[in-house]
Amino acid sequence: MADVAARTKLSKEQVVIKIHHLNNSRSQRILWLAEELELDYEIVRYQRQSPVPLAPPELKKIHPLGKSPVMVDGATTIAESGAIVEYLIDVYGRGRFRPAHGTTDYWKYVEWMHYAEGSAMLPLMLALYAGTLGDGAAPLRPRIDSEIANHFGYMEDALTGRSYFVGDGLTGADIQLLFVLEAAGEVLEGYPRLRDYRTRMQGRPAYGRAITKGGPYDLARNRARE
Ligand SMILES: N[C@@H](CCC(=O)N[C@@H](CS)C(=O)NCC(=O)O)C(=O)O
Repeated sequence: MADVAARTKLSKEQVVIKIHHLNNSRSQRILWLAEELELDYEIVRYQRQSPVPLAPPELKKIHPLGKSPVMVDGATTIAESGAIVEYLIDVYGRGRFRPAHGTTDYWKYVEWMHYAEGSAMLPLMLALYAGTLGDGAAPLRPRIDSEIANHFGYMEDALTGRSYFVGDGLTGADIQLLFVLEAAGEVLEGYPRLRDYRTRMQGRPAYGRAITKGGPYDLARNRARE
C-alpha cells in the first residue's frame, strides 16, 4: 500500500523524493534527516507482517533486497541507510550536517557513519536472533554480551565531554547512530552518556515531526513525552 503521508511545500506533481518507510525500522532515521533538512518528500508506507515481523513483498518491487529504507529521488534509487544519509546531505545539505571535506573531523564522520551499521548493529542483531533460540543459544551468549559491552563502552567513552559524535553540531553520524541506541533499548541502562544523548536527540523538533509523520515507532519507547 502506498500513500502520500508527508508533503511540505511542493504540489504532488513536483514532489521528487520518496522515502519508502517500513514501520518500526531504520527508515525512521531517514524521516528524521528529511525533517532536519526541511525537505519536500513523500512517505510510501509498508507494514511489517505478522507473526514474523518481516517487510511485505511489495518492497522488493522498489529494491531487490526488499528492505527498508529505500529512497527514490527522480532517477536515483538508493537502499542502505548510510548511503541515503550521505546522498541527502551531499545533495540537499548545503554544507550542513557534515564536517568540511578534507578535515580530520570529516574522516571521523566517515568512520562513525560506517561504524553504525558495519559494526555496532551486529551484536544487537545476534542478540535478537539468539533470543529466539532459548537455551540453545547459551554457548553464544558470552561472546554476544562481551561484544555488546565492547561496542557500547566504546560509544559511551566517545561522548565524554561532547554533545555529538563528531564536531559541535548534529551530523549524519548522529542520525546513523541514534537508531543503534534505540535498538539497544534497556542495554543503555548501564551507559548514562548514551542514555542522555538518546533523550537529547529524541527531543529535537525535527525528530518529533518525523515521529508524527512516520506513525507509531516502538523503538522510541524510552523517549520523554513532551
Ligand atoms: N544495513 C541496512 C539494513 C536494512 C534492514 O535490514 N532493514 C530492516 C528494517 S530495520 C528491514 O527492512 N527488515 C525487514 C526484512 O528484512 O524483511 C540499512 O542500514 O539500511
